[in-house]
Amino acid sequence: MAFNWFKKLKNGLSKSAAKVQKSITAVVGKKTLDQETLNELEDQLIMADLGLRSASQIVEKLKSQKFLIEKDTKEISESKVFNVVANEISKILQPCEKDLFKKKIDTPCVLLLSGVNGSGKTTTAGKISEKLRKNNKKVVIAACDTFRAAAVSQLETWAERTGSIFVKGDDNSDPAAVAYKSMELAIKEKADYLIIDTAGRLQNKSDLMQELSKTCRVLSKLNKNAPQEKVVVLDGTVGQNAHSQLKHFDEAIGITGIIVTKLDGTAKGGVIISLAEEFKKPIYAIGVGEKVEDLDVFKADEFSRAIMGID
Ligand SMILES: Nc1nc2c(ncn2[C@@H]2O[C@H](COP(=O)(O)OP(=O)(O)OP(=O)(O)O)[C@@H](O)[C@H]2O)c(=O)[nH]1
Ligand SMILES: [Mg+2]
Repeated sequence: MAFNWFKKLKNGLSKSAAKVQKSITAVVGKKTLDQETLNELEDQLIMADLGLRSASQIVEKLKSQKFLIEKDTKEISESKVFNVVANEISKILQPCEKDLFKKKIDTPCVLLLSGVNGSGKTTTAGKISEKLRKNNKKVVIAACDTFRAAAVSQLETWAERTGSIFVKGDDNSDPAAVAYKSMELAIKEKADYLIIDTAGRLQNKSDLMQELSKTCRVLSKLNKNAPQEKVVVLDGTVGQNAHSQLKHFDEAIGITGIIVTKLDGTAKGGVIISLAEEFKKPIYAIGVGEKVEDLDVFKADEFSRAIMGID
């Protein structure tokens, strides 16, 4: 299972890996790394979405270059550079490795999923509830997207598939009221988890952001810690715009962790590294496809190897 997941992740990130590898091939085959080459490498890594500090940390590591030289050819070895870079990336990502499914103190643990339109919130809600069901957890799912009927039925299908209790409100009803109702039910049902799916909203729409913080406030009336997890779901294909999304959702509700979806097929997967470097938020999970099994917890080492295209 773990092996299959790594294979899937590596396949999904192959375009991102090609981009990072390309930045490195420029330095391979040389006998020494001069400053010009190192500067070029740094620029390329930044262009591969890794972020300024990560890129300079990696290049700094490569400066002491003796250990990169292959004994027989006396040239800088590609596989050695790939390994060193993967190690550095892993170090940057390590602090963000947090298991979303670890034991929770509160019952129900309320997990609110936020994000811009189409980032993958509803699909992620379904995938998470499936994982929880497999661990014999009782789950309530709430459709707090009350604007689109299709959104409600999409989530209802996931709830049916995963044997979760489903809560919805009337069309165009107040999302905060639906959230409150779902939490009352989750408490009554002694559910382990309450997953709240919210409507997509652009991060610069302040009225919609206020509505989201109202939902959080209302939930905290039933338990001051709720929602215990305020997650922003980010689409991995958008690249640097993910920074602005995380920043604004964090300002509005105080994000406790992120989930990055659609890492399959994107060339911009490196954005996870720059997000980690800039925000240092836990990365709870990553998505690499539309199917229920295409989500798993984030492992720094696994991701670093996959984005370098090495095993
Ligand atoms: N390839 C790929 N597609 C994904 C992934 N996650 C979600 N999707 C697809 O992205 C599209 C949007 O997903 P939704 O879950 O509906 O997104 P949402 O954030 O709930 O959208 P709104 O409610 O409209 O804001 C769907 O077609 C999903 O199947 C992923 O990890 N990989
Ligand atoms: Mg949705």
